Amino acid sequence: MTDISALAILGGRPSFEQPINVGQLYFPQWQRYEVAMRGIFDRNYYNNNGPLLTQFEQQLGHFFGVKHAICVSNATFGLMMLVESLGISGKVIVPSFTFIASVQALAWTQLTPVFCDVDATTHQLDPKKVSQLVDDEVSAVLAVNLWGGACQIMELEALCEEHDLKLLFDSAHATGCEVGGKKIGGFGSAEVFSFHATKMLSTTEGGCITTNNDDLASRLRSMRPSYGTPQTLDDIKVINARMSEAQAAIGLLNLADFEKNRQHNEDIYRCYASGLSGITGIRLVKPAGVSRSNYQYIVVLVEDERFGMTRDQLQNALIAENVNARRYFYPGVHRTIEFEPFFSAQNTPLPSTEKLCHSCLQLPVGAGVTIQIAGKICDLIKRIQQQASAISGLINR
Ligand code: T4K
Repeated sequence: MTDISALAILGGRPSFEQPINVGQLYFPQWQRYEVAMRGIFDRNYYNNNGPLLTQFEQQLGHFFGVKHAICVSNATFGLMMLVESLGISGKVIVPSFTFIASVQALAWTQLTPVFCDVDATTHQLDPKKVSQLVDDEVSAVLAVNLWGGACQIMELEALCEEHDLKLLFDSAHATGCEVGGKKIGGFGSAEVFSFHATKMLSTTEGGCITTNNDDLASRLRSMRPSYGTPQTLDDIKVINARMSEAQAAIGLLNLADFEKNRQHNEDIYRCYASGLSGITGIRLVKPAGVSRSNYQYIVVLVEDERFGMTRDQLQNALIAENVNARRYFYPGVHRTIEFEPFFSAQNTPLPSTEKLCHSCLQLPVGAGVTIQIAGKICDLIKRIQQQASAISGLINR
């Protein structure tokens, strides 16, 4: 018979009947979306610079405080288009502690990634380590603003100016975050945001490129072919990376709800901060370098010896309870088959990245998580720690 008080990994019933995911999944009220969809059907115009996309791009420009916001079908395409349209060649310095898409975008455009380590505390690209990697073949830095925090943006801007390097930001996690009271979006040559379903601002799939550079914006618009583009430039590649009217409709409605959703994430973060504070060996990562965060991810560090089990053992125990904790970004981009040759050729150690890849765990946040659920997850982590030796014994058997 099932012992209902036992942890699921030890034979009990899962704490949650349905999976609780890490993602955001903030979606507009159905009735509001239905009205927007009716308008699209009435106009019989579904794609290609339609009225909703135009409105969404204008509102995004205002939201990010930039002259241009160019919507694309996802952030990966956005990054590919950006490096291509900036005419970047040779080597690009990029963190390995990022989602693989940041680096895949470089590989697709025949650029060579030069992996740089991150700061062990903030998890963001470390400008001092960047400067050690600059050589004649490096033409750009692709910095990643992680977790709802930010890199040391001003330091990176100064460094890139000194060495005449292009600076671009993968800000997939940073929608609505602020640095010194200024929205992330207008730094470097351009920034790229993700509007995937698991992001703070979602269009199901999607993303956008933000810039204050008129010429770059017009190149990007020509690259993503759409009606209304002033003229197609003949010296660039063209790719279909358009966002549809249905996606723009969701984006507009979610943008109107953004602050409410951001506040919900912040409340959940505070709940985790208090619930996890007494647990030895678990450290909640505070979003670094921002004056305002969107709390896109709840990141904890698991210190094996102090907690009593490994990060992976804790993840397995949580998954058994239907808490789908993730271990972004294990094993590290430099350890994936696709990119290992670049790393081996480079031969630069990445100690902080290696350590973080083995100790970071992401806990659920977003629309599917209430204060009550977050509190229950903290209690669950305490119970798992109390049963650490039984769980380790089970896994090692
Ligand atoms: N740069 C950085 C730093 C990034 O983190 C990312 C993407 C990119 C660039 C590229 O952005 P995009 O090209 O994707 O716009 C996810 C996402 O696919 C990806 O967008 C994200 N970052 C990355 C960190 O995570 P998965 O495979 O872990 O997530 P996924 O799709 O399995 O969703 C997580 C869970 O949420 C699922 O197990 C189930 C649930 N879920 C998900 C979706 C999409 C739902 O319940 N409903 C849904 O519709 O990759």
